[in-house]
Order: sequence, then structure tokens, then C-alpha cells
Amino acid sequence: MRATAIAQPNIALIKYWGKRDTGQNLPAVGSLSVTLRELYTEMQVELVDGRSDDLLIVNGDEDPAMLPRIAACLDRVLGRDRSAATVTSRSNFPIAAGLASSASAFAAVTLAAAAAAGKRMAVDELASLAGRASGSAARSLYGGFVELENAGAGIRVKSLLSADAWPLTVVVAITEAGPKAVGSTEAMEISRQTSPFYSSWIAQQEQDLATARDAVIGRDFSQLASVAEHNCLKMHSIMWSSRPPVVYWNASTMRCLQAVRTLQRDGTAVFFTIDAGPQVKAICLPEHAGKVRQTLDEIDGVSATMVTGLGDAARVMDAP
Ligand code: 2P0
Repeated sequence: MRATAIAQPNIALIKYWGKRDTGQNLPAVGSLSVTLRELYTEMQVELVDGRSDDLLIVNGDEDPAMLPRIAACLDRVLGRDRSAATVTSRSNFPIAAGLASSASAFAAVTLAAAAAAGKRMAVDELASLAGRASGSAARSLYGGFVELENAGAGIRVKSLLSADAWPLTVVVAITEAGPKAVGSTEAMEISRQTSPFYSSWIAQQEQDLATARDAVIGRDFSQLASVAEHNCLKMHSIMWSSRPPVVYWNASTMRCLQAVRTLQRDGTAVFFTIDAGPQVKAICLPEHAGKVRQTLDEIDGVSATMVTGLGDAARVMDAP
């Protein structure tokens, strides 16, 4: 009763920020993302009879803090009368630092748990279950360009375009590798309750999604760049205008942004996005990736850069 699944994180170009139902963890807005190829989380779930407690090991160390969320996810996939589980996780990138580690972790653990128990589930069902654990995780069940529609009573996730159909490159600039001060679940609630701009954010999201969807389908880089940067800055404006303010940026985040602006002025096809952390993701055409990386590498405060193409859906690696 053991299975391993692998999932890649995804980066939202049209962001999810805010919930319409905290109990069910339903997002207040739809979102659009790209799944990354080179970053991954591998999760092994082993169901053990005759033991009462779950165990979570992350990159070789026990992680009691994250265990309740993982256990609740296993309950949703397998039922509350399930066997105890040993969950072993391994990632090749910093976790809880605004690199969507919860997306890949919960996508992989949902898939591995179902496989370990021999449960056959459709991908949309798995995506809904992963989304209950972490909203962005629903998107990592799919590859390429992915849209999460905030539909009816739940969510609906679909792939808009495969990774090969428009092979963009993402350069990630790490400006601070430690875990973030405020988790996004808590920060979203602060924003919903206190930002005076929150209702405009919700009201405008459908328009941004439609513009981005058209840009993806038409492979229109400049249209996607413009709406993605706008949507990202709008999300951070909601955070900044919350009480207490939620500011994930540092000085180097800003320097990266300015460098991307300079590259754009010089004719490089690149745009930025920033999530719930200080890292900057620069999305570009593959032929510009070398120049974009070199530029970000030279910025004061950038400790590392990672370059990745777009990747495929989460998948089971081995199952009983
Ligand atoms: C996103 N983020 O769309 C947005 C942009 C961060 C900024 O989804 O509370 O870990 O677990 O559902 O998915 C990060 O939040 O939040 C996130 P929960 P999640 O990628």
C-alpha cells in the first residue's frame, strides 16, 4: 500500500487571492497559471495498518507543523477511517518561500494517496480534492497553461494549452530563501477583511482572465505580459492596503522589477510576476532566457536564479 507521485509547482499569471468559503477552501476568483518543468515535489504515501499516528518527513526531517494539513488532505481522499500513513516528501527548491511549494506538495500527495489505496479517480476529482487542501494545488494536476474557473458550487480546472504548444521560459530570481513571515492563507483573509480595494479586485478578475485566456490561445506575448503584470501589481496593492499591511517584497524584489522594465524597453520579450514571497519570476521567450538570467543574476541581493520551461501534469511514478 505504497505509491509515489510527482508534481511540479505552478506560477499564476492571473492570481488567486482571497476565498469565498474558508471552510471548503473555495477561491473568490478564478486564476490562470503555468506549470513549471524543472522544479518538483515527490511525495510517497505508505499506508500502514496497526499504527495510529501519521508521520510526515520533508527533505529528510520530520515536519510536525505541516502534518495536520497533510493528514486532513489524506482524510478527504481516503476517508477518515483510513490507515495511518507515512508521507515522505522531497523537493528540489526552497519551500514556503513564495515558490508555490504547497501547490506541488498537495497535488502530489493527493495523487499518491489515491494511488496507494488503489482508488481510481478522475483528474477533475483529484484537482478538487487538492484544491481543498491548497487552492493553487488544483492547478498542478494539469500541465502547460491552466485555468481554474471559479464555477458554481466548486471549481473547475482545465488545460488551455499544452506545455509544448507555447514553450515559454521562466527565470526565477531568489532574493530571500527563508520561509515567509505570513502564510498566504492567513494573508488572504487579512486582505479580504481589511483592504478597501478588495471588492474591485474581485469585480475585475473575470476581465483579466478573459484577456489572458485570449492571449494564451492566440499566443500573444505582449497581451499576456501586459495583463499579467497588471494583475500581479493589483494583487500586491490589495496586500499593501491591508491592515496590518502584507508586504512580501524586499529591495531586491524591486530591483528585479526595474531590471525587467529596462529589458522590455530594450526590446526583450519578458514580463514579471511575484507571488506571496519576495522572489521574482520573469517569463520570457526561450531565445531571451540567457539574457534575462544574466541580468537578474547580476542584481544586488539575488542569491540564485533558476531557469525552467513549462511542464506537464502531476503523475504517479509507482503504485502497488
Ligand atoms: C496563486 N498564491 O494564484 C496565488 C498568488 C500566492 C499568490 O495561491 O490558502 O497556498 O492554501 O488555498 O494556494 C498561494 O496560496 O493558498 C497562492 P491556500 P495557496 O498562485
